[in-house]
Amino acid sequence: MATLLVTGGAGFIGSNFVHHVVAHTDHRVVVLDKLTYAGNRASLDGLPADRVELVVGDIADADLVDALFARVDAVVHYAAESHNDNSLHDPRPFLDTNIIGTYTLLEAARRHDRRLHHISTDEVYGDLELDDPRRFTESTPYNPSSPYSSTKAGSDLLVRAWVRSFGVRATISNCSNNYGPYQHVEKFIPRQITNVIRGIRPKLYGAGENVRDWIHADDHSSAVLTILDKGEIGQTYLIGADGEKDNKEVVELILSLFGQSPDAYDHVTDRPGHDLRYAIDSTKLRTELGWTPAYQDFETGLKATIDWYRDNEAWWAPAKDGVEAFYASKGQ
Ligand code: NAD
Ligand code: TDX
Repeated sequence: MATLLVTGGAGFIGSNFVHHVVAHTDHRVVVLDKLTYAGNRASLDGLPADRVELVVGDIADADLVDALFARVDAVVHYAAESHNDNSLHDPRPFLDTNIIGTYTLLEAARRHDRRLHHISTDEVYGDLELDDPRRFTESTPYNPSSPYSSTKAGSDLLVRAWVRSFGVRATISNCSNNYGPYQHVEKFIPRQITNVIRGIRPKLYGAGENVRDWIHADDHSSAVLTILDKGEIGQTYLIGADGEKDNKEVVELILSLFGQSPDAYDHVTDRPGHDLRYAIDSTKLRTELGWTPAYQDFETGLKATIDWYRDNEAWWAPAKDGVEAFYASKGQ
């Protein structure tokens, strides 16, 4: 039994991880989350109070971080500004949280000699052509495109430097696109599901040919626990579930699962600098650490996700109108 500090544990993937830890281990969890627009206390509802504690605060607050590191055994760092579209509109919070926030945690890990796992993204590798036979591996050169992905790339490099220069006991994982419950309605899949529930037509950027490599958030959580348990200090592990789909296919599948015509969507203004394709080769994680994803079939995971949004309108409804107004102002 250990106590884990989970930064960003009230966000999408962080809260899925906290639920996973409570269900599959006997660890205690302290969540440190600033509750930005993307954080939601309700994502932790129903979890036992003797296992999960929420501390509302900023990962860039060195005094607070210091006090929390003193009372935990290990740290899993999810907190970030995470949305590419927002980073094109206002990059500053991405630098504050993704760079300065990660630096603050690394300095605390160094002072307190705590094990740290840093959560990152496949977007640090840039994008691939649609017909490129290669997928990203741990040795693919960094080539980020957006303010979001460049700050995530910067945070990864800080972690590597703190391991090498100061002996911080850290690992890194770079995961592909997640879907599942508790994802903010600004993101692609929940936006389209909640559009259909509200009677709004789904919105596809550009031609919809861009490919994302989908993994269920619960599989991301099991991979992170595996790395915490068996990962080698200083190593990077890519997490993916062989789930490549283009955006058009995903929108058509969502519409079909709602019993609607698969072409009942609109093409809208494309994202500037829109990455074409991400694809992960997770052989290292699978062969060296023995991890396999539980959701092998995207349609099954997507159906369960649609059911969750149907059953939890009170969770997402407060953010929906504001998000749609923001997108409408950009022709999206
Ligand atoms: P999210 O935006 O849903 O959640 C981020 C959480 O961090 C929120 O709860 C927010 O309140 C909190 N936060 C933001 N700034 C903070 C600060 N300064 N101090 C404390 N808390 C703060 O993001 P997500 O999609 O759950 O992503 C979580 C992590 O996983 C990020 O590091 C992201 O880069 C990475 N990632 C995401 C995906 C994906 O598909 N969403 C894929 C790969 C990696
Ligand atoms: O309304 C939309 N229509 C649309 O076609 C939205 C919101 C998105 N898209 C497209 C853009 C992307 O090609 O769908 C794809 C997925 O978009 P997002 O959900 O914004 O995700 P993406 O930009 O791929 O980044 C996500 O995966 C990697 C996460 O937001 C990042 O945090 C993570 O690092």
